[in-house]
Amino acid sequence: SSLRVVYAFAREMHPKTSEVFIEYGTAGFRTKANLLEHVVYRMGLLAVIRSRVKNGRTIGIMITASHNLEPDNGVKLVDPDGEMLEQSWEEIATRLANVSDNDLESTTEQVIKQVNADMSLKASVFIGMDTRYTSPRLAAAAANGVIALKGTPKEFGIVTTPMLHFCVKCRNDNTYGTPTEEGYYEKIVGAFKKIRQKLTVCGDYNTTLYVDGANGVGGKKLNIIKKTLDGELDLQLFNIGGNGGKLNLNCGADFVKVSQKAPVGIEHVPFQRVASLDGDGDRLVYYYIDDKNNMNLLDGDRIATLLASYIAELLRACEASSDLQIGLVQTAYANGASTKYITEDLKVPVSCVKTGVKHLHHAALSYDIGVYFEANGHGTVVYSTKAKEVIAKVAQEGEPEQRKAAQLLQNFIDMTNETVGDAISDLFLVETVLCARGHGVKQWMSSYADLPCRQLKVTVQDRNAISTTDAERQCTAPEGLQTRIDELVRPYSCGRAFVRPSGTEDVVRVYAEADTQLSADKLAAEVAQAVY
Ligand code: NG1
Ligand code: ZN
Repeated sequence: SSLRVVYAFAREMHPKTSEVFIEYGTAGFRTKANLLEHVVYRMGLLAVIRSRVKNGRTIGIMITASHNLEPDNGVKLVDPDGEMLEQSWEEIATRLANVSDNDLESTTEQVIKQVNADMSLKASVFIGMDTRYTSPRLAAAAANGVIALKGTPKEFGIVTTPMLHFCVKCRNDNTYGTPTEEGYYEKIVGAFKKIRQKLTVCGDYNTTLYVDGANGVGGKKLNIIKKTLDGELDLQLFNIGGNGGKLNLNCGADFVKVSQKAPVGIEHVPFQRVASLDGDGDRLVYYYIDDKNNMNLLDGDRIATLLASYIAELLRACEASSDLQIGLVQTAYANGASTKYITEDLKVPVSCVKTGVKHLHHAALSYDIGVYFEANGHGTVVYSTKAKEVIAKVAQEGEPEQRKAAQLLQNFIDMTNETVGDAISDLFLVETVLCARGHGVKQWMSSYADLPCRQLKVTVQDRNAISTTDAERQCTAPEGLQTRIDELVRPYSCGRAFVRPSGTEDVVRVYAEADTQLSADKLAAEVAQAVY
């Protein structure tokens, strides 16, 4: 059959060169770039099968390793509504990635049967990539996979991960926007400009924003956006590639959050807001250096509370807060002080779920308006159809003051990339709230005080020997470990600690918080010792 030819071609062009088992994890497949070509080709095949199972709706393939260093790369699939690949397909992806070249044909046939794909249907696949030098070759391998099964690939070139999610969503639902990079700017940046016309710059808010682009794709795209801004925001971009800056090396959101240090490559001015993106533009944290040269981090929890409190405020102004339930979703990594603030001061319900955006996104959908963020800065807001309808009605029929609030909220919704956490969209959301309130970093920071915390990684023989429960806050295996952690935590004031196996690296992660940095560091070290 013609498929015979296809598999012969695959062996020839994208042979499997490694025997190392690879698994579709929290962020798809991620490893050294030179081990990925056959994996990406096979994901091209799988995307076509998935598109056919979804009646020809478009599927996305993103080539990126996010905040990892340059030698790594990765691939993940995007489902038709712009969300992460359905979990039950992760095992299928893993199976297809690991079979030998000789078994690829029979395994693909098996998968087609298993998922009951009608291979006579059309299939459409959008492919995007980050700025890594290994990405173009991998994107081409993905396209070859798509073509092999007679699907239609569309290559977007270098885009942020959230841009690709957005485009997939728009292609399958044209009410959401236009499925191009320009369509993305039109909707997200367009809404920001509209909202800025309605606000006056006041108080301590300053339109200058410094940006750490992690030498990745996010900074590059902000450089395009910068030219279309008209005084609404004065972006000073650093680490956008060039000047020998290396991707994610001592810069970017992950570096800033985990090391709690300012990135290299930026000139610092006391109290100047700096937004730090990660390598593929889906994470955002803020920070500033104060007059004592201390680093002050405004992380994902801080962004979540800022957005949730502003949305709640607008809902009250619309008099829609009794109809619409707003909720916040966090993980165990959320700073305990943020959870306390959300519950006691904002009085917004909060749920805690397992690490991984798919879990947060899913939980957020159970609210009329769900705000979800990982402490590392990955998150967004999702609005139910009911919420959008209620707000639209007020925007049309409400009293003048209510109408104004509802229209602001509509712009706010348009500015949000609801498909997935998006550093660029989140940056515009944050800037909007700060501007609306006339707040600078000091006021933003004053809402609550973070508990000092520390994250560590421990390399162990078998990280999967550790099992957890209660949204990863408690260990169930190995036996005795949880009891030991409880003992270690007990003497610390405001102490909390947990361990879990990473889903993206071969390590166990340790998290600890306590009333002082010294205590948090000490507790983390003690727990790490107990794991080891
Ligand atoms: P792992 O390696 O499973 O901890 C990390 C992040 C997640 C998520 C994924 C995907 C932390 C502690 N973990 O997962 O939040 O972003 O990467 O990128 O930040
Ligand atoms: Zn990322």
